[in-house]
Amino acid sequence: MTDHDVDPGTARAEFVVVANRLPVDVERDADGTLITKQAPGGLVTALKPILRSRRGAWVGWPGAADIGDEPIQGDDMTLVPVRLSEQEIAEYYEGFSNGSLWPLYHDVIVKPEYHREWWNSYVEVNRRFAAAAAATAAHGATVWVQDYQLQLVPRMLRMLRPDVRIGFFLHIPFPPVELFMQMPWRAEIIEGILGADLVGFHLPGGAQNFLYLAKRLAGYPTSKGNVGTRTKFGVVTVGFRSVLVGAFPISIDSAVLAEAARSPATRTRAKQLRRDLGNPQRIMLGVDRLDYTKGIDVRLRAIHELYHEGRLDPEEVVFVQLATPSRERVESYKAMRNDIERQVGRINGDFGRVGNPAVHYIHRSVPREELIAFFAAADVMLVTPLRDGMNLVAKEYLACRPDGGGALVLSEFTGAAAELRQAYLCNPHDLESVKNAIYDAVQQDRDEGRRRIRAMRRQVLQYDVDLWARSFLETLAGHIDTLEPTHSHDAARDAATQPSDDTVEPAGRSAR
Ligand code: GDG
Repeated sequence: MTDHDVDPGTARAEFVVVANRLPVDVERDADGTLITKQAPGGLVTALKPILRSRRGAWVGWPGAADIGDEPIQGDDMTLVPVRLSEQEIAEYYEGFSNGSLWPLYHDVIVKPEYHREWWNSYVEVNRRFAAAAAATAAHGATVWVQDYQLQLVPRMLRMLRPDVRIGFFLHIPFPPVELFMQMPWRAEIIEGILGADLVGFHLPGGAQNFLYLAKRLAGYPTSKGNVGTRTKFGVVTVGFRSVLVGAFPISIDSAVLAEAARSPATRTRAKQLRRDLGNPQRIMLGVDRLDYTKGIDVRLRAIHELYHEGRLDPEEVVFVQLATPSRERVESYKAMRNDIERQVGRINGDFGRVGNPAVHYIHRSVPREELIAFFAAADVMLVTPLRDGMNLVAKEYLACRPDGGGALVLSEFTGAAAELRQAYLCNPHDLESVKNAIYDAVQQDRDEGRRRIRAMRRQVLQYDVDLWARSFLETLAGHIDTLEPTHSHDAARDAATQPSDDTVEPAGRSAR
């Protein structure tokens, strides 16, 4: 037996999540003992009940160099740390994942760099993740691989463990063919993902881009398929296997957030925040990882011009930007941070008063409860990415407005814009469009605002992250038994010629 073979008698985890990061931070304390610190995220919250009930395991990097190897038994799941060296963090994570794939998949807002040593490290680390998953999964287990850092894992894992059922979900946009073709290792990536039984994207557009490449680049036949009677999918025929391709728009833990936002502690803190900001008539808020995709610079430019033109009065309307530090060793992120901080300084230099800045900028991660209080206090939420797979912040803001107040300015280039049509939508590449959306949201009539927020809240509260996870996993479980391909149709050709065709509908609800 090789070390990846699993004796079915000593069954291990029946459900395995494989993600770049573990859902905890693992650190070494002073005497060298490993300690874990909970780092709660939407994904782990949604998957915890399934992990607990199905003897689950989570394979991921602990977040620091040279830590890991031995599984750690947690209350809800087994944590399987994957060890990365400093060099691998630089090449696989900061290099190929965040210097090549991230900008390429986000419309090349920043020029992607391609280096063979980064790619080699990406292959090596993906192999290590696949081996860890293979050694963790019980016979016939379900393995759910997450995101762009691990696109080679599905195929590698299938070679090691043909008995397991493999799902893959991409959390960021999947780019159009013209951009994807830049990638020197494009065929390897498509083949890597096609090792899965089910491939999920946030939007039908990403699924169609992928189907087109599976056919044109990798040469596999594609067709339409149904799972049960519910939803239409794209199907790629890879040898004797069928790979299902569909859209599963992610969501948030809506009920828990709504509950927290209703609490007296949150309401008191929200009032306090307003007082601390000098009791302005309107608070505008931005909450983002400090990332060039998020369009923080775009909203700052729009606000500067609105103040300058006198359409907004800095005495009455203030802006708070919470910017969580992110990927600080990557060059393009350093440059962007300098640029944003210069813009903040310029706006305050032009329009602030002593004790009353127009823009409040916090470059730190704030505790969850504090974030909820900011959402509850904000009259206008600014979400203006140049490109974003979904954007959970937009949905979180809505969940935190049980009072029906507030307004959402939302970029058309986010996945969330496909669902949240009552937002003040804008094109982040068109500064006038952003300025008008902000202006309209600030000026909105109270009843009109409530109507919009109510409609969007309904969407966010109904379709939460639990439903998202269940709809993906049920499709994955049902796929092999109930897939009915309709081979008469060429899904990839449809995708190329009819971008709005519903070949690939969002799962779990009607197509729009
Ligand atoms: C990727 C895709 C997709 C932010 N600042 C603080 C804080 N946050 C939390 C937010 C939200 C999360 O971080 C950010 O999620 P987003 O979806 O907005 O963006 P990405 O990090 O880029 O996520 C994205 C997502 O994956 C899921 O598929 O939607 O498109 O890019 O939950 O609340 N949390 C706390 N303090 C902060 O200061 N506690």
